[in-house]
Amino acid sequence: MPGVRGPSDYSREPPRHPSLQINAKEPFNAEPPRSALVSSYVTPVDFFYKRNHGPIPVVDDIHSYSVYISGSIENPKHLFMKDIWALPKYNVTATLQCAGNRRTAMSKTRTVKGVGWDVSAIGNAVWGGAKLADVLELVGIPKLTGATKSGGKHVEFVSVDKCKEENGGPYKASIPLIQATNPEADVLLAYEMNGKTLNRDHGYPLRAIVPGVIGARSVKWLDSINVITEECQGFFMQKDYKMFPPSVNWDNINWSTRRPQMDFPVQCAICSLEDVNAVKPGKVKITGYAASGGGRGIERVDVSVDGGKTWIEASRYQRTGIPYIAEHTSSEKWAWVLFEATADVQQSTEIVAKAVDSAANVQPEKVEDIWNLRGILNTSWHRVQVQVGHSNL
Ligand SMILES: Nc1nc2c(c(=O)[nH]1)N[C@H]1C(S)=C(S)[C@@H](COP(=O)(O)O)O[C@H]1N2
Ligand SMILES: [Mo]
Repeated sequence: MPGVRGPSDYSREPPRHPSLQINAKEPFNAEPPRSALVSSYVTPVDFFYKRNHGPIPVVDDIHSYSVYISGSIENPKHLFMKDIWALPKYNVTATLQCAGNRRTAMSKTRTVKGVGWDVSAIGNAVWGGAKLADVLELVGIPKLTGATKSGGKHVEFVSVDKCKEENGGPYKASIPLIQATNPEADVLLAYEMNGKTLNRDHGYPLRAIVPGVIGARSVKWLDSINVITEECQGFFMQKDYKMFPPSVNWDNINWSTRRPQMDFPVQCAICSLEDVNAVKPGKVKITGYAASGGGRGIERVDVSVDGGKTWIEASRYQRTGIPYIAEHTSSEKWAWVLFEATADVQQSTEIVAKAVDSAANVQPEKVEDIWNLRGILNTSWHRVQVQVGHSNL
């Protein structure tokens, strides 16, 4: 039996930290203040953004809870938590970023559809759990399998929660089988976040973590896993989270012309300053995060205090005391990089940051050029207007 699942309504939402900025109440969508992101390399659970499409489900009998693994495989199985706990446990530090991060700024160019987010629909956590590659071995799929004998090529995660976009059905998404069975891709079925049992907001008791890929594929509250021949046909794979050109609008959109977004592109944002800040003339410290998808490192972060005319290079770090070197064994490839620069600011100006990843991908200068009707992947140069005068910091 798949365990006890609670009511699908908003009557039993968990408590949340009061400093979160709530972008939508039902379903609950909230992000921390910018400053919380740069206070630590590993984002505390309370300050980790919460992105939901339905009520937070209640799974209250952990012993009877199971995930049913079936589809194009030889040995379908119910996996109980004890089966998952028995597998080798991995701790993977990975940044999760919603494709809608920085959507509010994109909607200022032209209206977009979707929950508004400032720059904090992103967080970095240590996820503890079993590798999906090990889990799939339990149902007879060897490591590094691209297709099963019966033609399975994708792994679909189906959740417990119910969303209106799926007409009351569960949230779901898929990833390619080759990624799911590759131990190096570090795809997890996670039951811990930052060393503690996963909480309800983040997917208790079990969620997928797909490092380097937009958050939408890291399905929370797993109910079942299907090995399927075509990618998942769910709403969030086929009718959402796709990147369209600026010419596509709601009258001419043809969803089938684009692939579901998977890896996220290079991104960065300044977190030590808000647009409303007034700073004293003199040295200003500029800190923020930079991240890229697909396990690509951050090669450089450039900062400008004159609106992008001249640039200085910021220093980068992950864990304190260990200098960050992109692609080096000492760096955590799925995790963000924090950056810091100090510059002399004498008059009101625009402070800008842009990052370069290890494949030399750069962020686009203008949000207008990447505008898309769903407002996803706003990775344009991050700009903050500061007033120089009396400090309110
Ligand atoms: N079951 C389920 N999984 C889900 C979602 C959801 O609404 N339901 N939202 C997805 C999206 S869009 C994102 S960005 C991440 C957010 O994870 P978090 O709330 O733990 O930060 O979860 C993903 N997994
Ligand atoms: Mo998301």
